[in-house]
Amino acid sequence: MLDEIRIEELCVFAHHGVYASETAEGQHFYINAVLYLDTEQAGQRDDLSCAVDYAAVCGCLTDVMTEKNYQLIEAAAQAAAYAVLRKFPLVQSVDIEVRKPEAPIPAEFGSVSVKLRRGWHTAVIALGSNLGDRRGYLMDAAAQLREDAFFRSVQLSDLIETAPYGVTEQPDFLNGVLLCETLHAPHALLDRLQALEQQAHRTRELHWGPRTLDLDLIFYDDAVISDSRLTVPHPDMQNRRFVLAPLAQIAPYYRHPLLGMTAAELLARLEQA
Ligand code: A4P
Ligand code: MG
Repeated sequence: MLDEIRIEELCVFAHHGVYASETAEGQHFYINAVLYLDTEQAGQRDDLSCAVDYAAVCGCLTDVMTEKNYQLIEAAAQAAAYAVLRKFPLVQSVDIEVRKPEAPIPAEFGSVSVKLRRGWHTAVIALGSNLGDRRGYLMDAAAQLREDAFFRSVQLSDLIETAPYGVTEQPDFLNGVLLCETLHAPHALLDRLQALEQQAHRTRELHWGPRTLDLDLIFYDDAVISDSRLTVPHPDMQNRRFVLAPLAQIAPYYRHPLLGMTAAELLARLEQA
């Protein structure tokens, strides 16, 4: 359970809206923010340097709301949430509500608002390559995520040479696992990973066949997802030494949300089999 810092009814005069009159004249917006974080250190030390400065958060929210005109309060609220999460690393997640009580609605109403929650999520991504400059493709994918503002704490395991699994008539793989925090929701993260694969000129001719870069989402927090695009945890990870060995190196404690075993336990089980 995380602690909360609340900012209520921060008033900002800004120019968001779909109508030209809204952009020209501007109106008042009111922001409610709930920051979710651990305040124990701040409580122990009574020191602003280990706390989140709520005056600075108000400044950050005001800047986002005034630096750019958004058509939608959804967009303004999301930009505000991401800005707070990037600028104040202690904040794990944030609720942002943007109210627009002067919205041009031809009716009597109290207010109209949007409220959303965004946060940092832990993701485990398996990387594989068995064509061309294998190390270069894997290192480049990790480097791109390190430079991406939607990712932080990117940690790459050692890269290991592995014999092909599944279709065995293909070159050996270089494999690794990357642990990170991301602001992306699961499907947006998959989009980002697929864009990296495309950039590495990957073609998908053969299922389980050779590839310059393969990025599979193994875990996303302790989420369980299965739909037409995404299955998380990756359904075959527990049978793949080339995933479990590097995962056990960087996150031995990570617990599979369905199998109830840690990465280290899954690896030990596979090696005994
Ligand atoms: N998809 C669903 N769930 C996920 C997920 N958790 N992560 C969907 C990523 N993608 C997911 O994947 C096909 C579709 O799976 C995607 O469009 C996505 O919507 P793909 O990467 O295009 O196809 P693929 O890689 O040919 O098939 P697949 O089943 O992903 O193969 P794998 O599981 O990636 O296995 N041997 C060694 N030693 N090392 C390897 O790295 N890799 C493979 C490929 C086979 N043998 C290997 C290795
Ligand atoms: Mg794949």
